[in-house]
Amino acid sequence: MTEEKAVEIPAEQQRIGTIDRIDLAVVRIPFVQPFGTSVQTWSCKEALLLRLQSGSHVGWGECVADPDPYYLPETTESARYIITRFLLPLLDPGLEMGELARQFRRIRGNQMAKATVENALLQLIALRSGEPLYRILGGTDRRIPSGLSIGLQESIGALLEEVRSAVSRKYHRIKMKIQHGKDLDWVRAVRAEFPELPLMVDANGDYSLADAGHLRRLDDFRLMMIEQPLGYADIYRHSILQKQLETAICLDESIHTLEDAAAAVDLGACRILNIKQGRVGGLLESVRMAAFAAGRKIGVWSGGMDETGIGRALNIHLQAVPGFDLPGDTSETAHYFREDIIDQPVRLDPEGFIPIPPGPGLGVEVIPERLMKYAIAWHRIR
Ligand code: OSB
Ligand code: MG
Repeated sequence: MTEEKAVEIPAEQQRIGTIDRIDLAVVRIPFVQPFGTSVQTWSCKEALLLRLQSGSHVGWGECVADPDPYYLPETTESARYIITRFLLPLLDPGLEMGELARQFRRIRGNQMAKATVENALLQLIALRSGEPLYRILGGTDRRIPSGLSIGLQESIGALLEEVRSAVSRKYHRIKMKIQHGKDLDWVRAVRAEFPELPLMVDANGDYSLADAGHLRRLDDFRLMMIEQPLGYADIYRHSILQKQLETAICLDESIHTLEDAAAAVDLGACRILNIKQGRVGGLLESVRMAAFAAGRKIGVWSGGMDETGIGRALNIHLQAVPGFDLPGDTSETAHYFREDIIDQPVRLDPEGFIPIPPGPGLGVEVIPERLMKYAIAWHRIR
């Protein structure tokens, strides 16, 4: 296994430092429209938020787990348990981030819970040194290309309306969800109207190897990639399927660690990786995974979990890091929410790019009244 170079945070800034106050909240914010995948349709965003205060600095984590285990096994409640019972007790002020990561490895899996804690700590480190978060990750100031993930629609007509609207807003690529019965004809209709649109599909594991012949017919549509066609934990069968497709496979649900990514790449199970910082245990593992992928000529982009403004900002900072060359699933806030808990909401510039929120740390401010309005639970832990 390749040992990728760790993110280089200057030694004197590596320490976690004293955490004076710790809060956990759960927010529930309605979606503008329900978001459907082959597995589940969600009508609101429920997210566990972690607030770490150190002196005058505040770092936020947003756990990407849903209240249900329909995307991956972790849930809001399982993450809350792991965070409070196993992760927060490890936060010793003298500990350096690298040592914390080693201690986190002893706690198996639970990557979404780990990411929540690590991401909040990284903001504190950034804030103490007065740097934007992306600089701590080794990123450079650049405009981030945008991408939209269009959920399953009722009809092909409704899908075409969604695509037209996204194209008019200058999104750099469009992903459409597919499932059995909503695939070939639906992609064909989009291609007929938009022959040159950078387009991809995401099946969230709806197919099996027996569908290989069916999936091969997608090769006609010059898709950028097909995301997670087979089972969520099935790297091996993706390696068989990839040999039968011209279209690149991109893995999402199957990849939780750098070891998973290396296994998938060595087996030829994918040519592209969707890196969701929450799914792989945080920003630091994401940066390592992107470096590994670059060395193996594997395309990389940042996925999304329809996050609130906190998680959205985290994903944006990550994409300032070298290697995130393909447009990710980072869309405008307004596509999902009428109102968010942070300022400023994500907006595309006239060329469809996303500016990195300015200033030290995350660069977005949580609005206390909004947090109160959407919070369904709040626990002060320290
Ligand atoms: O498969 O990428 C996915 C949302 C929730 C769960 C799984 C997925 C998604 C998305 C939305 O596709 C991406 C986004 O806009 O944040
Ligand atoms: Mg996906």
